[in-house]
Amino acid sequence: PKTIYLADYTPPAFLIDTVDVDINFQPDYAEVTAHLAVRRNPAVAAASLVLDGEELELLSVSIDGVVTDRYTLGENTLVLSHVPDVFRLSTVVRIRPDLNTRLSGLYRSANGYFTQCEAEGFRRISWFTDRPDVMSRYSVTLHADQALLPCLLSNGNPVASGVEAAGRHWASWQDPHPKPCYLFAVVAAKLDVLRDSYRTTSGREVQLGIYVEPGRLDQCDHAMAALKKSMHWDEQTYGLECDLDHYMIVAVGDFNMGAMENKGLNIFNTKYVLARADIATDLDFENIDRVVAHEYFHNWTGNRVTCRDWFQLSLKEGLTVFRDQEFGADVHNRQVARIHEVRGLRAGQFPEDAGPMAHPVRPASYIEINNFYTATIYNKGAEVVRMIQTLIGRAAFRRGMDLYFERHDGQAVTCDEFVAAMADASGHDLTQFMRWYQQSGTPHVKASGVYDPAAQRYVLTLAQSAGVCGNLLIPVTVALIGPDGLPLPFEGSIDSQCVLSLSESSQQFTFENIAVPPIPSLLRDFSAPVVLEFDYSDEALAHLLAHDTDPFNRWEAGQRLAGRLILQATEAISAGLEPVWPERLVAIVSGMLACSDETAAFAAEILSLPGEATLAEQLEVVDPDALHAARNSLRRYLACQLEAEFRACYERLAPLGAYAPDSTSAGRRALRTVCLGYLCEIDTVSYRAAALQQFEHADNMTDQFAALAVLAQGSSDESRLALAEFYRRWHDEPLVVDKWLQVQAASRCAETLARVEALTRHPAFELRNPNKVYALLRAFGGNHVRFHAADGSGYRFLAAQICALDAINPQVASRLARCFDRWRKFDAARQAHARAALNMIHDHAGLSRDVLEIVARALG
Ligand code: HT7
Ligand code: ZN
Repeated sequence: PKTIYLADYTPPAFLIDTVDVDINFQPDYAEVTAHLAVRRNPAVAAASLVLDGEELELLSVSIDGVVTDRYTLGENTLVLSHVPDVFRLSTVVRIRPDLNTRLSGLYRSANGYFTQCEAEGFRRISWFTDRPDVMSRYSVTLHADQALLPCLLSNGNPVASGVEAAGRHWASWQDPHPKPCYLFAVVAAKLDVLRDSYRTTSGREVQLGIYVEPGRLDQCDHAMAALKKSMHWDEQTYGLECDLDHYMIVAVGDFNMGAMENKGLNIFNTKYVLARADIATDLDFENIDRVVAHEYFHNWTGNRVTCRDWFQLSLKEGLTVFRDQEFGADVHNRQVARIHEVRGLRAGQFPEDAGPMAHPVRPASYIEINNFYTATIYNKGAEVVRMIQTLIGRAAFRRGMDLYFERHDGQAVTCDEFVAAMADASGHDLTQFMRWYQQSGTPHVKASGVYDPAAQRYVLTLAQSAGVCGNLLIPVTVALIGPDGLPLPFEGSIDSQCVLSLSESSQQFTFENIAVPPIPSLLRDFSAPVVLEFDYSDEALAHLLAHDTDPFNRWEAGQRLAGRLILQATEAISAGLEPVWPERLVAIVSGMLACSDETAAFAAEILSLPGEATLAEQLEVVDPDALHAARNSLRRYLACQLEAEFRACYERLAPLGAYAPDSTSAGRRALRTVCLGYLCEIDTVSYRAAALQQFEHADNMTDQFAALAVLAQGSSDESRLALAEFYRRWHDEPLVVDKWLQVQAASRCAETLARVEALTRHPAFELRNPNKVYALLRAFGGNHVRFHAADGSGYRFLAAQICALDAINPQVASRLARCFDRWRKFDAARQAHARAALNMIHDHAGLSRDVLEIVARALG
C-alpha cells in the first residue's frame, strides 16, 4: 500500500464551486447523478482532472451536457485530460448501499439509509476530488419510496418537496455554506422526530430536530437539552453563534465511531443520543452531553474553518475536544472532569505514544487516514491547545480564537495558522511550542528541589528528556506547600502558584523568602502531558494528598502513592513473596469516606486505584498476573481494614429520592459503587446479597449496572443470576445489551475467554454492528489480565476475530487490532504467542490496508 506524506502536499488543480447531487433510492441500489461546476485553479499548473471513486458503477460522464468517453478509469480514479478551464461535469453512478458493510459512504441500517463521509467516504457515493481543501456549495435532491423512507434529509435548508408516481416522493435541500465533501450528509429513513428551537443572542431562530428510530422519542430529551446548553455555552464563552436555520441530529445504530459533525445534519451513534434513567447510566448521560457539544462545536472549529489536509486533523479534533472538555467542566464538575481526562490520557494516549502507532499530533505520513483518528490526535491534541491557554492566559486565548476566525473563516488551513493566531493575539513567541505538533512520544520532566534554610530560598531544577525535534516549551504550574498544609506565597505568584516555562534541557527556578522547607506541588492541574519524575517520600505524598490546594494534585498524590505500592507488591508476587501494605493508607482512605455529598465524586476518584494498563507502562517487563494480583490484594487489604467504614458509607449514600443525572447525586452514586466494589472484595455471601439486592431494586440503570459489574467480577451464583436476569429484562434494548456483553468481557474471572467465545455465537452478538464489536471484543482486548493470558489463548482468539471482521468492516477491525499495540512489554513466551497471532493476521488473504498498516507497524 502507498504511503501519503505531508511533505508532498500540493493545492488542488481544480476547484469545484457548486455540486448538485440527485440520489434515487431503489430497492437494492441507488443511482447518484452529480453535476459539478469545475474550474481550473489558477495557482496550479496541471493538465488533467483526477477524481476519486470507490466501488462506483459508472453509468455516464458528460462535459457541458455532452456525453463523453474521453476519460480513463483507474483502480480508484477517473481521469479527464484536456478539459476546458471552466466546465460542468456530470456523472451518473450506481451504488449498492445494502451491501456496504464498511459503513463508509452511503449504507443501509435498520429503518433506512445513512451516510458517513469523513474521512474519505464521499468517493464511495460519487466521483469527486475527495480532499478537505476543495469547498463547494451543495444542492441535494432525494427520491424514495414514501412509505418506507418518509424522512428525506440533507445539509442546509429544505427548499422543496413533492410526490411522484408509484408511491414515491422527493425532497430538495440547499446548503448556503461552502463545505468540503467530508461534511456532506444524506438520510433517507423512517424516523420519529423531536422538534424544538433555539433563539441565538442576535435573534436567529434555529429549528432543532432529533431523529430517532420510531418509538424512541422518550429517550431524546437529554440530548436536546445538551444541544441547547452547548449553543448557549459557545455564545457565552467564545461569542460563537449558530449560523444555521436548521440543526438536525439523526441517531443510527450502525456507526463506526461516536458521531459526525456534518453541516446542519449531524449523524450520531445511538449510544450518544438515546437516554432514559432506566436504560442509561450517569456516565452515558455525561457522555451524551460531551458528544452533542463536541459535534456542535465543530460547526465553527472544523466546519467554518476546516483542515487543509488530513495531516491537520488535530486542528479541528484537538481544539474541539478541548472545547468539549471545557464545556463538560463548566456544566459538571471541573475537578473530576480533569481527573477523568488524565486517567484517559494515561490509559490510552501514553501507551499509544510509547508503542508502534506513536505519531506526532501532526503526523508526517500515513497509509490509511482512518487509522489516525487516535488518542494522540484527539486527546494529546487537546492537551496541546490547553497548554497554549496555560502559557498565554485565558483572556489572550480568547483573543486568539477571535483572531483565528477573523482571519480564516471559510478557509481550509493548517495547525500553523491556529498557533500563529494565538501568538499574534498574545504577543508570545510560540515558535518553539510548534514542536509539540512535530514529535511523538511522551516527554519526561525530572524535577528536584533544594531548600536553603539560611538563605530562606528554595531552588527547583526542572530537566526535560531530549526529543527528536529538540527541547519543548513546557508549562509547569507550581505551588509550594508548607508543613502546615498551606501554600506559601512567593514573588510572582498569583493565588500562591505560577506557571514556569521550561524551554531548555535543564533550568533552575529560585523562590526567595521561603521561611520553611516546602513540598513542591508540581504540574498542577496536569499543566502538560508529560511524565513527571520527582522523588517524593511516602510522607510527602500523604501530605499533598491531605492538603494540596490543587484538587488534581491531591488526587495525583494518591495515585502516585498507590501506584508505587502496587508496583512494589507486583515485584514481590513475581518473586513468590506475599505483598505487604503500609497502615498509612488506611487512615487516608478512611478520611475520604467521611466526605460530603459535594465532594463524593472526588472521593470516588481518590479511592479508585490506577488501572493495570496505566501501571504496566511503568514496568520494563510486565507480569500481568502478578500486577493483577497485587492490585486486587491492595483492594482486599483496604476492604478488610475498613469494612465497617465502607459499609457505613455505602448505607449513608443510599438513594435520597427519584433518580436525576445531576453531578451531586451522580457523585453519591459513584462513591457508593466504589464502596460496594471494595466490600465485595471480601467475598462473603452477605456482600454478594447486598449487591444482588441493589441490582434487583434499583430504579435506575446506574445503580443496577454498578451492582451487576461488581458481581460479574466473580463466578458466584449471584453473578450468574444477575447476568441472566439482566439479559431477560433488557434483550430488546440494544444499548443495554452492549453493557451486558461488555461487563462479561471485562470480567477478571478465569473463564472469561470461554464466555466471550460463547458470546460471539449468542444471538445478541453481531460482528456487523460496531457497537457489539466494541462491547464484546474490544472490551476483552482491554481486559489486561485475560487478554494477555500466558498461554496466548487471548491473542489467538482476537486475531481470528480480527480476520473475520476485516472482510466486513476494515475500519472497525483495525481499531480492534490496536489491542495488540503493547505486546512487546511482556515476557518472551507471551511475545512469541503475540507475534504468532500478529503474523497470522498479517498473512491473512485479502487483508485490508487498514489492518495491514496496524499489524505491520506492530511487527515492524
Ligand atoms: N469528526 C468525526 C470523525 C468520524 C469518523 C472518522 C472516520 C470514520 C468514521 C467516523 N465517524 C466520525 C467525529 C468527531 O470527532 O467529531
Ligand atoms: Zn471531532
